[in-house]
Amino acid sequence: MNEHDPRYDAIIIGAGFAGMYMLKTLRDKGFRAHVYERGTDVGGTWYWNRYPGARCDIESLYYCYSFSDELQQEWRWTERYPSQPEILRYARHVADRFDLRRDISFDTNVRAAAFDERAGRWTVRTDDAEITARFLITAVGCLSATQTPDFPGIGTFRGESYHTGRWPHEEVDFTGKRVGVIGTGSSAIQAIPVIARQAAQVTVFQRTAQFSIPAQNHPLSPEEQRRVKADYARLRAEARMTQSGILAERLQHNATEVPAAEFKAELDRRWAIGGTTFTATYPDTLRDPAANELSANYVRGKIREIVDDPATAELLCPHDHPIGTKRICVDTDYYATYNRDNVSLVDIRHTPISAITPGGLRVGDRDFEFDIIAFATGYDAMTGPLNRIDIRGAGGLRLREKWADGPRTYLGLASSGFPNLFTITGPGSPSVLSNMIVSIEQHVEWIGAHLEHLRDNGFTRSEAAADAERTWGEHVNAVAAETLYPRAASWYMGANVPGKPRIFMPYIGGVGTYREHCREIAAGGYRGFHLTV
Ligand code: N01
Repeated sequence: MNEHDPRYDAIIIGAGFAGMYMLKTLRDKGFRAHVYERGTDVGGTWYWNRYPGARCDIESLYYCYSFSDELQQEWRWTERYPSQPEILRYARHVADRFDLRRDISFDTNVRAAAFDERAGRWTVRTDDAEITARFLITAVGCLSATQTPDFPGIGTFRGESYHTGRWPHEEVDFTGKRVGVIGTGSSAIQAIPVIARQAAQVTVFQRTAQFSIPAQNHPLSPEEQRRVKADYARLRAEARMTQSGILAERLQHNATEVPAAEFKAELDRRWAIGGTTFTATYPDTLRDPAANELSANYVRGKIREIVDDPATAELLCPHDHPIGTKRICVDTDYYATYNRDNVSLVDIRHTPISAITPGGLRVGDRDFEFDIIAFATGYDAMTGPLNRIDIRGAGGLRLREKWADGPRTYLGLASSGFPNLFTITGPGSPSVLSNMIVSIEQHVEWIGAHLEHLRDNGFTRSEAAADAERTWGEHVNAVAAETLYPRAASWYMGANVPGKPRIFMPYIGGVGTYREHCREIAAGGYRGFHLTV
């Protein structure tokens, strides 16, 4: 393709929920946009994460777009929490309904992107083509760069092995199989109970015990759907202004101020409701170590109640991080699964996995034999998906070099030195701390309006100013420091990837506060951006 291909105003990388809505938004505004997607279909996270038990832990009725009232009224969810196949069906429906596929190239990996200062355009290189556009918008997700530890002998295993984030499209049959699961994060906690029901034997390798809250999933009744749909506009508007984009009953008083019996009664009630909002019950849970310990202790008590074998229960009790500071997990029967005869837990905190072997894996001097190994070992989160593309800005500046000591962005939307590049749910935005769909819609609409502003005012170039970026970065760090989050060795902190700088990457100031800040910046003529003709 010609280097000055005039066909596109914008190139979007990724056809998940962010990329699809970005395409629709730009198209509606009269821009010529095109999406490159490495999968063979839309869906992003929900295209790749096909592991058994994969399910979203944001409620269905809110884990969907709000931009079209017809769409949100007509689509029928079947359960409180949507399963992966149902979310993928929804994504495909959206692609068909808005005729998005004609502007998406599937099976296409974006390898590199470079800003051509003279032309004021981005040149994007895929496996077999070069395309240019004035604007480049990344919709690559925050948890899409899978992370498989570099265990010695990793390629030698003779059985089947899969990462949860790259699960095969065909069903994996565990019947009669010996299965090893490495990791105990959200993915593993969902997959283990389902695999255990089918496999002959499941061995779980746990480095860090995790706090998990029951999903209390159930089929959605027609009344429940009707009630929410009748009030959608108000509920959505309210959710957009909350801390996390999720409606939750939040108490105004602190956990440390209530009598023990009242605290327990409240958490019993929240446990019965289930879901991620458990830690949002009291305002001090994620700020005050004493308050946090009350909730952590409550969950440890539940683990001891559920798990029959005391030694296994103790091993499953987290002690090394405040509850909620590693992403809280939501499960169906996770802890109870350890009461099954065919499930065992191996502690690898002090004696790590030393090798993958042809027959299985080795921990210290113990060899384990498996037919299947499931790597539930997570992601190079937030920066990984961007850094794995060779992105070069003005003067050849490489994004991954600029971010060598941690990501630097203005609002998580743009980075100085990278004109006309916009990052949907980038580091420095609420993203992973929120209902992603709420954050995606806000970013997409903000970027759409920004591009319209540039076009209407004759600007061809928008670049975050270095000082605005610095001030924003300081603010992101300052609000994180007021919480307990930086105390955990979490993927939010980059701690799960060897050598990755430890910095709290998302913005924890709140979805509502952030939205208002972005709105004010736009209303003030895009303060902090250099706009040039
Ligand atoms: O990944 P994780 P995930 N040796 O990073 C372990 C979202 N999500 O795919 O904690 C041994 O949480 C690692 O141990 P440690 C959600 O935001 C949502 O489960 O680093 N073990 C950990 O136990 C979630 O947080 C949903 O000590 C190693 C596990 O592997 C995010 O995705 C469902 C290891 C990785 O856990 C990621 O979740 C699923 C090593 N070398 C995912 N390296 C829902 O909506 C890593 N581990 C419900």
